[in-house]
Amino acid sequence: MKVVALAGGFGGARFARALAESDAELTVIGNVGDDEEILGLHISPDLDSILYALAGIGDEERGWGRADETWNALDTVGALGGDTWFQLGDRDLGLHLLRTQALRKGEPLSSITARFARALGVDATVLPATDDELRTHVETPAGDFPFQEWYVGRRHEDEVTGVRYEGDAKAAPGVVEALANADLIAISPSNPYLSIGPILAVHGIRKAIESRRVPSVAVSPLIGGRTVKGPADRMLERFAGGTSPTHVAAVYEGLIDRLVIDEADAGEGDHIVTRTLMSDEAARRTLAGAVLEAAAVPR
Ligand code: FO1
Repeated sequence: MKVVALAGGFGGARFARALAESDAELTVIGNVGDDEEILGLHISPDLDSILYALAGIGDEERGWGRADETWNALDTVGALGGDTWFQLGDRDLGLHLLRTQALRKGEPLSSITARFARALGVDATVLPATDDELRTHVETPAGDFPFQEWYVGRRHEDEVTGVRYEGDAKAAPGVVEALANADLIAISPSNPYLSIGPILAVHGIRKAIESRRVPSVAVSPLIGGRTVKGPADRMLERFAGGTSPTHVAAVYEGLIDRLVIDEADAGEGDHIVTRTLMSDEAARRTLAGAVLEAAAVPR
């Protein structure tokens, strides 16, 4: 079964891994709204978290960067008076150096990502939502911030009063085609506004999902009305009016046929109920199974 997953953030990478471990033929469309230039290097945190998770080399506890990381380069940056607010590990840096070099030579992000996936032994197809510049900006009472400045620099403590996606981005090669040829579309348990929103803001992607002929399912990022990590619960409260499955489903109106929710949120509504916390391989298998079941749900 051809499954196309929209993924961003911590939940997106774990979810991609869960689907990759199933027998689905997987394409992951990754968020690039979080991309940032740090120390002269182009960083694509969500694409990297997806690649690292699929290659089994990511730091599972931290949720970003490489396992067994060391920080010698960053220590040097700090010792020489440079900015260290955004932590780049030594192993991780190698990838950023190569990607930045390739981008400067004019290679599109999608092509670079495909090369890295192959080199890391990743079987799934990993596509950035766009090769164009698309950046998420967060509006808060303390001002407007580029995503990473708010998320990492200010520890995502400021209340989010608005989210903007800047850039006139068209879908990367293969993205709309993958959605058109999918047997199932799956939206990760990621922040709907910060991780999935930027993907849907890319020209052609929302329309491709709205006009689908196959089932589409989202996994709620909430467990017992709270997020595992990050501010999705606070943002759903503010922008959707609550944190129930009904509120989550409403955010994806027209884009999904079913919502997968955690047992802790079971109650009203025609949702698929399972354990959604991807704490280990067995848990990932359970969630992937529940998502693939949605393929049988009539549209
Ligand atoms: N997140 C942090 O909270 N602090 C960091 O210093 C940090 C560095 C970092 C480096 C590379 C990378 O791929 C991701 C990194 N992240 C860091 C995570 C990242 O900024 C966010 O988790 C995602 O953008 C959220 O989707």
